[in-house]
Amino acid sequence: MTNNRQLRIAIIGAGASGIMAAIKLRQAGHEDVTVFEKAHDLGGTWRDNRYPGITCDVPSHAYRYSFEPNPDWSRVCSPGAEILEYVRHTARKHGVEGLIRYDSEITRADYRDGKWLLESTRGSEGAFHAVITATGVLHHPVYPDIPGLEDFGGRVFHSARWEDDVSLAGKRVGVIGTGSTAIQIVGASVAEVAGLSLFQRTAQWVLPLPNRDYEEGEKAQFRADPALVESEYLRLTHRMNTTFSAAVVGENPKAYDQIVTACEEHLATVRDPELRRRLTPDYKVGCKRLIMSGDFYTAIQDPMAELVTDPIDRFCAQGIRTADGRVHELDIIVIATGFDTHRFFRPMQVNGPGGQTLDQAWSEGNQGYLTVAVPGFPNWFMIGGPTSPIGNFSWLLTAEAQFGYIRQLIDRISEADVTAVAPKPEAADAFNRSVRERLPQTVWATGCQSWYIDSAGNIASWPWTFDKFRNDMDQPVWDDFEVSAG
Ligand code: N01
Repeated sequence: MTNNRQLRIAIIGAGASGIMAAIKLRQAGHEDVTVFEKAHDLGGTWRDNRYPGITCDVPSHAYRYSFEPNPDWSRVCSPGAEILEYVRHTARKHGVEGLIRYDSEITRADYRDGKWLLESTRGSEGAFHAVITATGVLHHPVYPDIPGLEDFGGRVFHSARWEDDVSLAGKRVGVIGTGSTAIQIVGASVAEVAGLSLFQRTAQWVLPLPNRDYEEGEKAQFRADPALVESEYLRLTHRMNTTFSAAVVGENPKAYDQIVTACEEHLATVRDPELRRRLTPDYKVGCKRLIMSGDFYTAIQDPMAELVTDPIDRFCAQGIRTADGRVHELDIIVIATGFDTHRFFRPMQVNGPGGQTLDQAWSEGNQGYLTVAVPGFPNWFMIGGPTSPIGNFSWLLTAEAQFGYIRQLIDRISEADVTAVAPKPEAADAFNRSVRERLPQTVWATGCQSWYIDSAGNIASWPWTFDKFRNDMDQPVWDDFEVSAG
C-alpha cells in the first residue's frame, strides 16, 4: 500500500451492523466516518420492533459482537429491549454515538469523480469516497391487501409499528399472520387478553426452543471467567452453523432429520386432533423460516385463544369478517404480515458512474457480487446485501464477516494511487449463476411461499454453509475486481 489517503466514509443505517462498522472503521484508523440514520434513535430492528414477547430466537451468547462479550444476558434468548440496550451500550462504550446523524434518510446517491454525493431528507450531505449500506433486510413493513381497514373501529397497526400506549390486557385481540413475530406475540399475550384470534393463512413448523433465565450464579461465572463467555460463543456458533444452517442448505441430512423429528413431536403435543390438523403445514420443515418457540402450542390451546383458518374477507367496524361470513369482534388488530425483504435500501436512488441506476441493475432481482458489492457501482459496499446469510443465521456474525471483507476493499481505495474498486460483471455473473445452480439443493426451494424467494425466483439467503461464507469473506479475490487508478 502506498501513501494512505484519508477517506470520508458514509455508513447508512445505525442498526446493529452500522454501529459495528463504525466502531471497526474507527479502530482501523478512519477518522472521517458518518453514520446516517433515518430515525431519531439507533438500534434498527430492535428499535422498531417492540411488540409483546419480542425475543431474539438466536441464543444471546451467539447473537453478540465478537468484540463485546456480555456475561450478563438475562436469558438464553434475550428480549428485544435488552438487545437494544446492548447495541446502545456498545455504541456509547466505543465512542461512535457522536458519529450518527439522526433523522437523515439517504434518498439519493450519485457517483461523480470518484466520490458518492449523498442527499438525505435534510438536503445535501456532502461527498464520500466510500459508502457502506447497513440497512438490514426486515424494515419495510408489508400490509395485507385486505379491504375495509378504515372501517375498523378499534386500534390497528403493524407489529413493527407498535403503538406504545396500547395494552393488550383485557382486550379482544386479533393477530394476522403466523410468522416468528405473530407466534411470539401470541405466546406473550394470551394470559392477559380477553380473547385472542390468530388468523392463519399458512400453518408453520415450530421447533421447540426452551428459553430460560440465566441464574445469578451462571452470570457471576461468566463475569469471573471471560474464557467461559468465549467458549459459549464458539460452542453456540459452531453448533448453529454445522447443524441447523447446514441442514437447510442440504449439507447435513442427519441434522435435518433430527429437526424434522423435533418439529413433528412438538406438533404432536397439540391435544385436539382437529386443531393439530389445522396446525400441520403442507410443506417441508425449514422451507419457510423456522419458528422457534417453546410456548406457542400451549398458548394456542389456551381457552382464550382461537385459531382462525377461514380466509379473511375484510375488515369491518367490529373487527374482521372471514369468508364463512363470521364477524370476529375485536378491540385491537395486530398486522404481523412481515416485511418486504427485497427492497433493501430503496426507495433510495443510487446512480452509478455510467448513468446506470441500481434500480436498473436490479430490475430482474437483487443481484450482487458475493453479497457485498455490485458491478458498475464502485466503492458502494453492502452489509447484508443480496444473498447474505439471513433468516435463522446470526445476523451479527454475518455482518462482522462482511465488514472484514469490506474493510479490505476500503484499504485498497485508501492507497494513494487507487480511486475505486468494483466487482467485474463477469465475476458477479459467475457468482449469481452458482447461486441459481445451488438453490435447488436447499430446503427453501421445495415448494412453499416465503420471503426468502422473490417474485422472479431469486433467493435472498446464502445457499451454502456458513463455513463457506466465512471462507469466502476471508479475503477478496482481486482478479474479480476492477481497480481504478486516480
Ligand atoms: O413475518 P413473516 P414476521 N392474510 O413474513 C402472513 C424475523 N424475526 O414479521 O405464510 C393473511 O415471517 C403470512 O402468511 P403466509 C425473522 O427472520 C426474527 O413474522 O405468507 N396472512 C405469514 O404467516 C422472520 O422470518 C425474530 O401464507 C398474511 C405472516 O403473515 C422475519 O423477521 C422474531 C397475509 C408473515 O410472516 C419476519 O417475521 C420475529 C394476508 N394477506 C421476526 N399476508 C427473532 O426472534 C401475509 N400473511 C430473531
